[in-house]
Amino acid sequence: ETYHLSDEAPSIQSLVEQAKKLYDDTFENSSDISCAVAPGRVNLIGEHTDYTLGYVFPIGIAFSTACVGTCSIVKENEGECKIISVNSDAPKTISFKSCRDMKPLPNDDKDSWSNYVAGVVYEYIKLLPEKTAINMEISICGDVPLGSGLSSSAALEVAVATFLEVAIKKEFPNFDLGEKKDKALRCQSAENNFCNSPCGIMDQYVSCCASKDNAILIDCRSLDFESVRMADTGDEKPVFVICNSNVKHSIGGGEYPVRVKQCAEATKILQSVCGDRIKTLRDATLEDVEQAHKKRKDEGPALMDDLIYKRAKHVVTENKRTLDAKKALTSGDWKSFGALMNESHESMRSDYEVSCDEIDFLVETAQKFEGVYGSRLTGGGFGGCTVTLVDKSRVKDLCEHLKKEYAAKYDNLCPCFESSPGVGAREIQLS
Ligand code: GAF
Repeated sequence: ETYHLSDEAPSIQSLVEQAKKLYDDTFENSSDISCAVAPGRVNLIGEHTDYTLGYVFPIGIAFSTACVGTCSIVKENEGECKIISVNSDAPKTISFKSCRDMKPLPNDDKDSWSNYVAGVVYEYIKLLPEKTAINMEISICGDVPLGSGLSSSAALEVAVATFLEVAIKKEFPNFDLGEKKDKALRCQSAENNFCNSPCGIMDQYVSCCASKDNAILIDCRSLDFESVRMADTGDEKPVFVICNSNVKHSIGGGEYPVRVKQCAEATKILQSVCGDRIKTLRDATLEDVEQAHKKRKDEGPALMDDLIYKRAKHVVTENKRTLDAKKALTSGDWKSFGALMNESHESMRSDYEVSCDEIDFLVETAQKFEGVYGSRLTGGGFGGCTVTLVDKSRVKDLCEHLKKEYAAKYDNLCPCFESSPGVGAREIQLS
């Protein structure tokens, strides 16, 4: 399918036009310009389950990142990449050499976005024949709110990867770049290796594979996905509303890597109790977890302590909720879907401990509002956004209510917007 700029939503058109203008204002070359865009995401349910190879159920959103510029594959050991971005506080050009032994760029906080680009460039250099490198001049514009749990980093990585794939295909038409999921894996490696973030595959995967009007149920082990359309229950059909707490989160530092380690520890314990049918937490049942928590070695302490037990319990129950949620969405059972969202939030709050006061407040305020089926924290946590399933006729009132209550309690804004599932990354023809 070919996407033309004129077919895109006005927000994408203006993002691309902004990126194109920034490109023209910064760089000289004006021929052979390509463009790629990639969306952020909101996860409906299935949180902190991807890095133990379980299930996640996200949608692509209308907020995206656009990458515009020129790129050539050169038969040399080293190439040069120049990037200008308006995602950073002030537009700034960063340049780096592209080569086979590229390392993460030394940069300060404000430039941290550049390693998402450098990491992706490195993944593609590794794929190319020996003694080839990448030369590129690109501009980047995005409107995914940064650090809001809507995957601004994955949108950036996938936009750059999609842009590079266009260039590689031009130069080597028969080059096998694999499937979209391979692109997602490359972007995940970029984030793991260049950005110090041990994230799972969800964000990059959905940014690559999102499908219009569908949520996608991703099996993070097989890396297959299923497009799931919300049942059509006519005018009564509810919608998803995203609400941004404006509390910034970062998954590179802090608690996220701690959760990854705790899950690995839980897996080891479960393997010692249940044997090698447990490859990851995905394979454990709640009974397995309860058994490991009770089991003692010669009347010593429990093999699985209370903290690891809570973490494992969240992941195991969340995988089940995610599969149940898929059924509820397909059959139009909004009550059950909402109840699963509420349970998911409670599990993240009390067992996985990745929420915060502001998010709990927004979730509880939404849950009490007439017309709402369910509400929960979405994404990595420690701030970011909530997602709420609400009757379409109640969206405006809900948003006003959340904003008013949030301002009164925290003296802060919480932007709210309705979000229907949008398409994944694509090349856009500029003319
Ligand atoms: C972040 C990570 F990047 C994802 O891989 C996922 O683990 C998510 O947090 C939690 O579900 O967005």
